[in-house]
Amino acid sequence: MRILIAGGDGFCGWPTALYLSKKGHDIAVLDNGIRRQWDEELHIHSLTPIATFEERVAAWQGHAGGTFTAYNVDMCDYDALAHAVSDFAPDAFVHFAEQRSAPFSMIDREHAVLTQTNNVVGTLNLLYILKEVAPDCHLIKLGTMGEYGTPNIDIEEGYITISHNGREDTLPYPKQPPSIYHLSKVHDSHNIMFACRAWNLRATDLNQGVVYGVQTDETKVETALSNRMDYDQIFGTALNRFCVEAAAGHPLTVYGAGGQTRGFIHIEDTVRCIELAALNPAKRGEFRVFNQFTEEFSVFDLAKMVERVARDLGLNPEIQHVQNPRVELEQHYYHAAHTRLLELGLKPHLLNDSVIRGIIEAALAEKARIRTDIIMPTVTWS
Ligand code: NAD
Ligand code: USQ
Repeated sequence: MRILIAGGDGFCGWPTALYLSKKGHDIAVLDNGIRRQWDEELHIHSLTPIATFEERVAAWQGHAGGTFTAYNVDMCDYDALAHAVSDFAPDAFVHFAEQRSAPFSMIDREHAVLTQTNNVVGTLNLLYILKEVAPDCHLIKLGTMGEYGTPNIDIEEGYITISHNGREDTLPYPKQPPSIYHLSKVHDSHNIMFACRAWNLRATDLNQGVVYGVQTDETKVETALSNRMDYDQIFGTALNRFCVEAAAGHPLTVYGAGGQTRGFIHIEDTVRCIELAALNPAKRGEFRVFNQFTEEFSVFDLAKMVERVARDLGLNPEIQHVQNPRVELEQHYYHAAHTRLLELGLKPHLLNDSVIRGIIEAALAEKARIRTDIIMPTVTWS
């Protein structure tokens, strides 16, 4: 297949591009480098040193199974994006290219507007381009489990059947997103659903949970291919942060009570889910939704697991209940369906001690680069 991966320089996009390339697909990676710019502006960094976009693309050329090309394009630049889509003519367009941090979106009004403009306009541009240039191309869009929030009933995969006043319908599942960032994903979902209905496009919205892990088989091939590892208060996410904190001798930062339960997925499974979605495309006019995670954990339970594995490694971790910077439920019901990717053949890499040990060891290997001053949360919701 010809697969264009937007956000191909990022944490999820880069390993996905390499994995699909190794499988023999013709791949184009598209990115405008904005994430690297945000890191500089916020004085944060990837714990693992990462090559420039140009260097890592060049480093992969010798390993690629099919063609491997790059576009330095902003999703919000309609003409440049239209040119890339016409030029590459993808069968599938995988869209990772968004501002993806909830805390970033809550810094202030400017960051909220930047997040929603970047994400919603980029996706809307793409929908018009698909309509006009590539109506048969399958859009595979990264959404988020956070779109649903934490309702007191089971979460379904995109849709729920409701009986009301004696009538029944299957409708989009209610959305209660917990940040301006998560809201941008809800807006995207609505726009994509409309485009499928009105313009007969085909799309899969992948409501992904929190991703953990760092490297994949492909990013380990040489150091120039290394994937990024975020641990700061803005872009770092729960499990990876706890592992870096344990390696640094910093308290494990459980926000509030820690009963916040989320869906989690290993980066090795993220890349396989994209492959499964691409190989099994949505039908023309179909807007399908898959919940892309493999297991549910509360953040306190994750911290306990990291604490135990870190002790086995001779470290001396402690769990700290930090005042919660977010407005969110800290104890709640959580049970979300996630069968559709399993039905397509996903074989999950489940979390265990050895996976956690691997993430802590990856952090220990870069211990000298860990900056404890960027760990504690300062961005608050209220
Ligand atoms: P990332 O920040 O590492 O990568 C995103 C990439 O997109 C960056 O390289 C950035 O430069 C690029 N980008 C952003 N805006 C762009 C634009 N306008 N034009 C071109 N390129 C642009 O993020 P990630 O962790 O790889 O996340 C990728 C996607 O997956 C996001 O949409 C995110 O919402 C979703 N997701 C991530 C996680 C997670 O835990 N990391 C979980 C669920 C969903
Ligand atoms: N949390 C802690 N301690 C920390 C960091 C986070 O207790 O040090 C808690 C948060 O309060 C929250 C939960 O862990 O309750 C998850 O937070 P997170 O920062 O790990 O993840 P989140 O903000 O939800 O965002 C991440 C990605 C985002 C993606 C989302 C998937 O950054 O791109 O959309 O995970 S989901 O959570 O399913 O919406």
